[in-house]
Amino acid sequence: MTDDFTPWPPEFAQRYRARGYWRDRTLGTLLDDGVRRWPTRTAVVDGDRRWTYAELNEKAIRLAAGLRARGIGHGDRVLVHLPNLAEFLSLMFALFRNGAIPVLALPPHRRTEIVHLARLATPVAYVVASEFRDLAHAVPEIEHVFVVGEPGEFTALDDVADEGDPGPGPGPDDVAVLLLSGGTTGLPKLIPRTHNDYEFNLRASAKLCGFDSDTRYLAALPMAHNFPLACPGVLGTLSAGGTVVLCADADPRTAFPLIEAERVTATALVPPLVLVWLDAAEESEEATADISSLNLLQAGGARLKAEAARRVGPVLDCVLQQVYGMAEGLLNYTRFRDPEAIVNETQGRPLCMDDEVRIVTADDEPVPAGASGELLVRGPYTIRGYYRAAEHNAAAFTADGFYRSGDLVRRLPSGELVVEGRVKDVINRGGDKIPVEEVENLLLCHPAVHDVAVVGIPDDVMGERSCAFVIARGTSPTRKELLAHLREHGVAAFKLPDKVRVLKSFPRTAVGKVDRESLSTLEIRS
Ligand code: OOB
Repeated sequence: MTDDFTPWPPEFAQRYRARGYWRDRTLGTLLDDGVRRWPTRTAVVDGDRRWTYAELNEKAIRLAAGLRARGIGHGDRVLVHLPNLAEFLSLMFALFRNGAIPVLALPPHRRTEIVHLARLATPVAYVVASEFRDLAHAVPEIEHVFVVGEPGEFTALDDVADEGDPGPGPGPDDVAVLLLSGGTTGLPKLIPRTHNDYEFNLRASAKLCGFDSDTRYLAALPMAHNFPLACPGVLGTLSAGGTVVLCADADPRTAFPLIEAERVTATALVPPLVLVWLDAAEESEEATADISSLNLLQAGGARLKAEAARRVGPVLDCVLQQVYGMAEGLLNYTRFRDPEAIVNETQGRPLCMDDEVRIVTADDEPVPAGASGELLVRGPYTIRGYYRAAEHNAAAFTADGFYRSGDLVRRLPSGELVVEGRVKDVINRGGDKIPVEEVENLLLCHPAVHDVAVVGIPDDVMGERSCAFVIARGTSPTRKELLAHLREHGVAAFKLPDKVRVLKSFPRTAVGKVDRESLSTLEIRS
């Protein structure tokens, strides 16, 4: 395959090395400092299990060797489908050392997404949590199935670990991980992140956020997502010698007692969860958990309302940081020294001096200062192309290598960005990205659906919710029927339309396209 990975042009690679962004280290070596300096410090806490740096490292090395013994090695893809379990981390470091490439499915993904990822990435192994191991039957072409937990008819991941040689390992310019896109239309695209670029991503983020060996990071969001994984997230924490505390879900009833028990100092949430935490902390005379150890709350993935942002300091007694990022690369952070108004009302500014951000009109012309337009970006940790997507890449990147984010932003004179919306068809439901086209295509397969438009409706809690506008074929389908139909196709629950409205016809734009904006207004007014 020639379109697996689009490298940075040599003059850029040279510059990124010269400026110290790329250090030619692989992610497998990330634990080495921790193992050398603090072998007995706790790296990961998962329920009753506590693994030291030495233990995590040893598990990773044995797993890398065991995978190699089964013929899984450099360049092979491994589809990883795990919630926040300690094994996620031993597996990631095993793959980083062995050179096989994790493809990070999200825990809510079901048959449609898993089948799609299997086709696109042609993985040799599927590593799945026991609760969704039946999905392995949907992808019989994958040679190995390894289960975390009760393996049933498959092989337990624990039984893969072995003595021996983990193999030659990857080079620093090799792909380290394939992340899923949230920002593009259609089914998820795969985002090839190299060891060099991702190592910079997490190291620079850890530095900006002041992560060190005293950091105790709560992974409340699923680690398969870039934000809790590497911004700075669990990998940033481990690179700094801190402790990662895993949380099964971000419900305050689960998370708050863990924060107290493990003296958690930092975490990351999507905006709807920030609201839930704020409400829980305000109401909680009876909720006895002491969360005073928490110093830093990062909010990102979708737009956080300024009113919610302003409550964070007083209610949770911690510092808020807004993070506007994308799995494709670019990260923007508000800084600890920023004035309150910047922290509450903007999505921060780029992580790196060499993040080149352009804000352009529909004709790719720069907008006047302060006006809004689409954000384009290139830089030392922003990809130059999706994995195996030559055709899509021609549209998603400019000729000179800028990624078209599809985000509508404006820049303040002080350099901060404010995200105002999207120019592409993705509904951002509280950080979960719903590819509109995918859901529409599935709904179109329903016999009672003649035509459909799935549209985002503004919502105080989620930012947006989804509404499916349907033109019926014969009798109108009910929402219940449509949801049953989607579930039958096995799609992630967050993609199910929150509302269904049946119409006789769609409003159209001047050129005859479905007018999604007036559909959205229609629903707001009703
Ligand atoms: C993060 O990554 P993705 O790949 O799931 O989604 C990226 C898209 C962005 O293009 C933007 O549309 C939206 O999510 N977004 C935000 C935002 N952060 C992301 N929109 C408004 N305000 C924000 N703070 O979502 C992601 C990756 C790394 C760090 C944080 C978030």
